[in-house]
This record gives sequence, C-alpha cells and structure tokens, in this order.
Amino acid sequence: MRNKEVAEKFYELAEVAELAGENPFKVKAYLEAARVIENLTIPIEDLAKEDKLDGIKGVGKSIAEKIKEYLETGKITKLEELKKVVPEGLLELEKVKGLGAKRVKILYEKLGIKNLEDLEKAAKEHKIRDLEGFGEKTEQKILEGIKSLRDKRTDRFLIGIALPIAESIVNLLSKNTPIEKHMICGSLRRMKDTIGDIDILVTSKNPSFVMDYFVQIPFVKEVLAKGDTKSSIITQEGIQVDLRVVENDSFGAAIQYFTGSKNHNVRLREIAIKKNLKLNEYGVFRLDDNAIIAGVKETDVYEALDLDWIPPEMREDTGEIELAMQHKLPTIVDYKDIKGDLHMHTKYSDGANTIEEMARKAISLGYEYIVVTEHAKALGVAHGLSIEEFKKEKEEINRLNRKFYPFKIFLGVELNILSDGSIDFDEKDLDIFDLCLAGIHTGMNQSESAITERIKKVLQIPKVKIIVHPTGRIINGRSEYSVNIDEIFREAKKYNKIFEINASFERLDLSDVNARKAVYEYGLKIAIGTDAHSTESMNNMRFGVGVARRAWLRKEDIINTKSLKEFEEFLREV
Ligand code: DGT
Ligand code: CA
Ligand code: CA
Repeated sequence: MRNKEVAEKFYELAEVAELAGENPFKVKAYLEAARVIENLTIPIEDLAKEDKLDGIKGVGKSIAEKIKEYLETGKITKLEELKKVVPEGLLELEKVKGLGAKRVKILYEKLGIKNLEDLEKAAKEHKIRDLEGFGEKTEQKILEGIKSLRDKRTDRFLIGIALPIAESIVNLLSKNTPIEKHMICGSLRRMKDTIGDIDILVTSKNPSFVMDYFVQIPFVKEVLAKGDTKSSIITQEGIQVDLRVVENDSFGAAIQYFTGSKNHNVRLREIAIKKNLKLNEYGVFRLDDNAIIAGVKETDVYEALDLDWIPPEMREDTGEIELAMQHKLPTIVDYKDIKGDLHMHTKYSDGANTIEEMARKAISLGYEYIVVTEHAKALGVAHGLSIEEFKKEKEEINRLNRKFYPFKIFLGVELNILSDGSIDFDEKDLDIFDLCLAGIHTGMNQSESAITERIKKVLQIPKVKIIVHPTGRIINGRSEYSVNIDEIFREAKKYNKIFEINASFERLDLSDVNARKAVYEYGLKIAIGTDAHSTESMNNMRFGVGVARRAWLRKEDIINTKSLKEFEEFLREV
C-alpha cells in the first residue's frame, strides 16, 4: 500500500506551492488531498488501476492525474517545476519547528534568509524579533528549532515507512519471479524503530531473472549495483534495498547472518570457535574437516551452537545469548496474543472513521474488544469532548455493543496532563469512563523536575490508569521531553499504574529500552495502543508488539493480551 508515500508527496507539493506563491486554493486542495489519501483504507494504487481516483473525496481531475503520474513514474512534473523557482534552502527552513510556509516567505522577502545558516545568523543578531508577527520569543524558539533539527537530522527511516515497502517488494518478487524462500532480514526483522537500509534474502533457481526483474520495479529511483546474485537499489523515498539470492543449503545461515545484529553475530562466532566450529553466512562448519553441520534452517544454526533459537527482536547481545545457553529465554509476546486495542480516536473528535467502522476493523483483526479514547476538552486542546458529548458517545457505544455482541466497545478518554499536573475534568466526572488514559500534549518545554512532578501528581488520581506516550518523543521529529523516568516508574508502582507503548510508528513510546526497564526493573504492566485516528492506522499494532518483543515482554506483562472476560475483571478493579 503506497498511500502514506503518496500523501507525503502531496504535503510536500502543498509546501512548495505555497512557497512558490501559487494560488492559495490550490495549496489548500493539495493539503486536503494529502490528508484524505493518508486516511484512505484502500490501497491508492488499486484505485488508480481501476481508474477510480477522482471518486475519492477531495480529489479532482488534476490531482488524480498527478497521483497517477507519481505512481507510474515516481515524479510529479508540477512539483519538479515549482522546485525550480523556490530556493532549495527554503524547503529546509520549513522543517524548523514553528516556521510554516508563510513565515519562511516573510523571512526570505524581508531579510533574504535562504537557508538554515542565514536563519541562525539572523536570529543570533536579533534581526528577527523586529519583524511583524515574530517577536523575541519566536526568535528564541527558532534557535531551539534549528538545534533540534540538527540533532535529529538523520538518514534513517521509520519502520512504518520501510516495512510496507519491503513487503511490497517481496510480494512483487513472489508474484513475478521464480523465488522459493524469502526473508526480510537486518534491522527490519529485528523490528528496530528506525531502519538504515532494507536487506532481503531469497532463494531461486534462476538468480539472473530475479536480478533483472528487481532493478526495474516501480520503486526504483536509482540502481546502485547489479550483480549475478546481489543488487542494490534506491527507492523513490531514498531507502536503499539490498537483494541477495542465496543457495538453499545456506538459507538458514544467511538469514541468521544478515539479520544481525552485528554484536549478536560477533558473539555467536566466538562461541562457534570455542566449539571447534566455524560460523559464517554459508553455514556452520567443523574446523577439523570443513564438513557442514547446519545451514538450511536457522534453528539448526543455533542448535549446532547448543543454543535455543533466539527471536530476531532479542538479537542485540544484551543478555539473550547467555539465556539461550541455559535454555532460559523468556517466551515473548506474540502478535496473536493481542486481544484488543486500548487507544483510538473516532469522528467524535479528530479521527477519520466512525466508532462502528473502528469496531468492524477490530473484529477483522481478531480482537475481542476496543477502548475508544477521544481527547478531553481542556482549554486550548483541539477536538476535545465535553462530558455531555462523552455521554452521547456512550449511548452510541451501548447501541453498537448490542449489535456486535460478544465483541465489546468500552468508553475511554485520553485526558490531558496540564501544566500544573491537573487534568481536564473533575475526578467525580470520570465515573462514566471504563478506562482513563492521561498524557502530556502541551507544555513539553518545562524543566525535568516540573514534568516529573506533573506526571507524579496524575499518578495519584485513582481513576487514571494508563499514562500514554510517556516520554513525548516523535522519532526523527522531536526529542523526548526531559523527565526522570525512573522516578515516574517507581512512583507508578506504588499506585499500580500502567504505561503505554504507543504503537504509532512515529512515536513508539515507551521505547524498547524504557519498556524493558518498566517491566524488568520496576515490575510494571504495559498497555499497547495504536492511538489510531483511522481504521488503517489500527494496523500499527504490529509495531507496538515489535517494541514489546524487543523489550523481552511476555504475554502476561501486557494488559491487552487479556481475554474480554479477564479485561472486564481488570476494569472493575480500576
Ligand atoms: P541498519 O540497516 O543500519 O538499520 O541495521 P542492520 O542491522 O540491518 O545492518 P546492515 O544492513 O548493515 O547489515 C545487516 C546485517 O548483516 C547486520 O545486522 C549484521 C550483518 N552484517 C553486515 N555487515 C556485517 C559485518 O561487517 N560484520 C558482521 N559481523 N555482520 C555484518
Ligand atoms: Ca539493514
Ligand atoms: Ca544492508
């Protein structure tokens, strides 16, 4: 599915068009198209194939043509043309927090600022504060924004972008070339939150056919190398993909080698040597006579080293090898263990789908329940609901619960932890909710002690059960706010509170490291929620489970592995 990718292109088009001084209606139309495409539940490439693009709300003929052009050629001519008239550095300026196209234009026209360096210089020389609509505070924010952009500048890709691309490529290969086995390896198989490049391994009796096909698939922007059994391309998004065809007899050893991590593999090779064996990407060999003793299957490779097979997500050399030696690896949670999604938004607030649509999606995913959690109405928080509106939502949920029985929808809420550590509603109003989540959405620039105190205060509210996206990070976007996570975890244990792994792939918060700490050092429980704003993003659960597996979490550590019956019992205790 290429929806996300196409949507990004239109966001880019809108930005560039605005900077180029295009008609504001056009800019708005591009933005609207981007938003709609992002939330589509059907693959946009399917709609294009069936010539149904202009049936999408917000997509007219000219936008439909642009989508088609992009899907077929990887380019939008209009965007390329506009880029020629906009100085290159301006596009980067827009990535500075707090600067939109409008402000970038003013900075360019009034002060001739064309790039980050110009911007930093002007801010330091206090030239920006005197511009209309800017001021001293904005100037300060701009300097902070430049710093955080530089800190975060990275060429790693979000797993939620990289994994669908890898899967699409494997699908294309399966359909159109004679491949037999296949495996997506590297950091993707280990479910890391960001991905340097994509590593795909296949077996085939006709490697040259596979290579010829691979270098001309629609994803390709550039072919870096083409060989008999290995080729590398760069996709439209700029991600490198390495494809290797390996021998069937070595497939297990090869996927073991190319899954990594490097540190894990280094340790394994040392263990092999001690056993008078040699381990490489072709197999496990006896040093005495060079006879191969494992290679076809990955499990055999581990067995040859007297180790239990280790799940890829654990292969970081952080203790897993020792446990595999002693046959004491924990049984980590599986995607199939997930019985419900605890965090989502619907049309009642800023979601794209109705409660009924979210419920149907959940049923199709095999869940037994969901918790619908709109934002609450704190001052200044957009799309929040009042208690009255929640009561209406509750009525609809009751109606739907009769319809979908035994599947169950619960009424939850995502409360805001305000700057002083209070929440949106009076505690007595919270009784209508089955489950209360709370998270920080504003005031993230406070000091470490202020933010820590805010969260600690909320932990004491009996009805609040789960702290969502606990560190506030946006991967490649915004760093975590400063918070003393140990202090929070310690305090939370006193009140039996739960922390979320937010499965949205821009967040993945708690991170693998923090989730492992929460459970293994503080004995806390975890909830995995997608924070979905559309049925499509409910699919992100697998990324949350990936984090949980990287954190070594077991089924019993995660509350939404409970059956509906157990979950209802748990809610009664809340
Ligand atoms: P990435 O792509 O930066 O997100 O991380 P990985 O882990 O996918 O790393 P990558 O793509 O460089 O290599 C894939 C795997 O192949 C890596 O996890 C372990 C193995 N590997 C690659 N190069 C080496 C190497 O020079 N030494 C060892 N021991 N293993 C390597
Ligand atoms: Ca890689
Ligand atoms: Ca690689």
